[in-house]
Amino acid sequence: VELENDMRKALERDEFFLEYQPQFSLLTGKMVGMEALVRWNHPKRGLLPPNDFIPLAEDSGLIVPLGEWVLKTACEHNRKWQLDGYEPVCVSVNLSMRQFRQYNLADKVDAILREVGLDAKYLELEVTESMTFDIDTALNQLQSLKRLGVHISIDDFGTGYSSLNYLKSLPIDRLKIDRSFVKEVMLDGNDAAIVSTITTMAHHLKLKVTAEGVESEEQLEFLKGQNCHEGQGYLFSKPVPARVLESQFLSRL
Ligand code: G
Ligand code: G
Ligand code: MN
Ligand code: NA
Repeated sequence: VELENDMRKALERDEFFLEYQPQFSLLTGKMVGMEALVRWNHPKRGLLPPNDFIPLAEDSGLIVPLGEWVLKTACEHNRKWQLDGYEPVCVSVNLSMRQFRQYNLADKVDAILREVGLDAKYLELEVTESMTFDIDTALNQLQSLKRLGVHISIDDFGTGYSSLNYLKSLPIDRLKIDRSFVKEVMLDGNDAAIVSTITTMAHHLKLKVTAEGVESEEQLEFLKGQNCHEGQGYLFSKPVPARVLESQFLSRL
């Protein structure tokens, strides 16, 4: 309850900030995008990771204003980098269940893109399998978002309970293989089989595929061998503050 009250004030007091984790093409090695990840600089408790407050924000409904702040801030950063002469890349933003259920989500995203002046193709929204459980509602929502021109990815793919039916019905662009499968890919034949199968399926369905949680050269080689398109993980970089992304990862046009 205390943390919940703190969170209400935190938005006004500018205590949240974003880090970015760069994403790389496994074919060219080039940085092709980044995922925005929220952090809370709590005045008393110090730096809090999202797992400490996102569930709480989800329960209290504060995730809606917080999620909008994340979306707007990530779009503003990305637009600023383009204006500063960096090569344009796509920024991915995580959506929570509550946000995804909002009937006017697409309007809100559209308003933010217009206000910030960011072309929709430079924004990707991440949803999880569990959000697509009600397939008719998900179809409506995703179609409205796709009409704006944003990209859609399925985060933590393979860990949710969902039917493969949604993969052929929903307008999605990318699967992000959950890092729990990538973690043991060199040790556990079952994990290797799962990663290989998800990648192959993505190719057949003409979806992009990103491996999450890539930590070693061996994992990277395995993923390249599977023709996995993109990777994200500590091998490349942990999530970093905006100024570090700018100075170390973005390239000048
Ligand atoms: O950054 P870190 O690895 O600690 O993130 C932990 C979890 O928090 C991840 O599952 C991530 O998807 C989630 N998360 C991070 N930032 C956001 C955000 O802005 N919105 C939502 N809904 N979840 C986020
Ligand atoms: O659920 P989601 O994919 O949004 O989670 C992203 C989270 O994964 C971030 O909090 C980030 O810190 C974490 N993460 C990113 N790369 C790695 C990695 O290589 N290893 C581990 N253990 N965690 C990672
Ligand atoms: Mn994610
Ligand atoms: Na994940």
